[in-house]
Amino acid sequence: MSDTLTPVLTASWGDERSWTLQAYEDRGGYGALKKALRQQPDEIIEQVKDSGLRGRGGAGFPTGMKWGFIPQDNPNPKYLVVNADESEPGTCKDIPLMMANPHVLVEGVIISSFAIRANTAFIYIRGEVLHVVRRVQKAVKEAYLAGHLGKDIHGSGYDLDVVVHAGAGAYICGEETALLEGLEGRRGQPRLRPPFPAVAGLYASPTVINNVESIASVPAIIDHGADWFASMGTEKSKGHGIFSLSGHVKNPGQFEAPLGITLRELIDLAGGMREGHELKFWTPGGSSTPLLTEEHLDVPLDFEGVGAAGSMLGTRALQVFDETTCVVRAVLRWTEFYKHESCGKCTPCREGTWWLVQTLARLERGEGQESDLDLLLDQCDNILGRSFCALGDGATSPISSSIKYFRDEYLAHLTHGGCPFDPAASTAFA
Ligand code: L3W
Ligand code: SF4
Repeated sequence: MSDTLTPVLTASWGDERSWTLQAYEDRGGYGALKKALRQQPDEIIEQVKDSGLRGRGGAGFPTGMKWGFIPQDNPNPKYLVVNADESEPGTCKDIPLMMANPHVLVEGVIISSFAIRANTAFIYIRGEVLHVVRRVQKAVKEAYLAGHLGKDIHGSGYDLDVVVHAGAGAYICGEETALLEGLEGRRGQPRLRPPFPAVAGLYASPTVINNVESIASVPAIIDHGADWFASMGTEKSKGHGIFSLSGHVKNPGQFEAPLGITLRELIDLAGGMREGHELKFWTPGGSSTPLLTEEHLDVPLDFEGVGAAGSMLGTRALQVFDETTCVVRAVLRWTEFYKHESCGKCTPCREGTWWLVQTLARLERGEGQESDLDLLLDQCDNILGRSFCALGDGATSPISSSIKYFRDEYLAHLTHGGCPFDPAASTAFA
């Protein structure tokens, strides 16, 4: 394995029955919990702040700072909610993590709940992945039987119950307030923020919502110290994370590396592009983040570097496409996804994504006209910044960025009277 990689969360993935309590404890698992329970909750929050850990679900908000927002003078119960509703196209890190190493998540949940003084935590997993729900449920059960969960955990006087909740399969429930609506038994649609969940979240009580990978990163920070974590990564994007590579690379998969690694290095780790082909475009953080091209191969994959290149680090879902892929077709497929997943609450997104699909489909069939490109950009302008949540904004990212870099390819569909690409040559959207 290359020394560019920093396997921590992924270190045990190749172990036999890595998901069992026995395998986890054999590697020192739940040691961080015992260490944490000997400290004060605020000391844990300080360590997470000092580590520089930023949310791994897409936005990169500082985790320790979010925990610090929980008003401890509020008499209501405090809750921890894990966002395990991974559905961003291309993102495939939380599900493999929960399958291979569910106990690191459970240990992270206990330490994080202790830090924010929550006695109930929820793990919200998308409903379609029943095998993942079962695996996490099994890990929670094992943790109860071993005394890591329940009453008076390891004689500390601290009590915690964990509920594993299966969602009903809506992308919008990855948005934190829609997730809370779903958890409370209502239709999953975003709530107005502020108030942020840290102040009024689940059942109107102070609630921390963090991504799976953020919470799973906590045990190692407690084990090895904040300085260890902060020594990796870049100045403002500390630590390491799981980069998921999919598409036209030889060996797609998950690569755990310091933030700031480049796509060029990651493609090398993945064995290169598929034989005889070259990179055409890629997403840094799923399809909600603007596309980048071959000229961005050396952009540091941290929050600042990708931002300076005109995109977003997002979930580090690196979808890699070679020259056989029709960008118009790829963008149309993503836009159909957003249209389907729009929750319908606000007009710019509900109506706008429908119009985006109509216009893009016409262009893809070669039946549009050049002015349709300006029409598409105008439709994007009427969605971006006018939608109620990030789904609407995200739907515009692949469209505006693809027109920026591949305008000629859109026009080629018009002169060709349809898609100029051989559909058999590409496997990306077969
Ligand atoms: C208290 C304040 N809390 C912000 C909290 C807020 C949230 C976090 C980040 O979107 C992005 C989106 C997707 N007091 C606060 C505060 N907070 N100010 O900080 O908030 P925000 O609004 O910056 O982002 P978000 O709503 O969490 C996430 C992008 O990620 N994305 C999507 C990924 C999709 C999945 C999935 O599949 N489930 O992860 C990919 O790029 O577009 O921009 O907790 O409460 N003053
Ligand atoms: Fe719903 Fe889309 Fe509006 Fe978000 S932007 S609230 S998903 S309609």
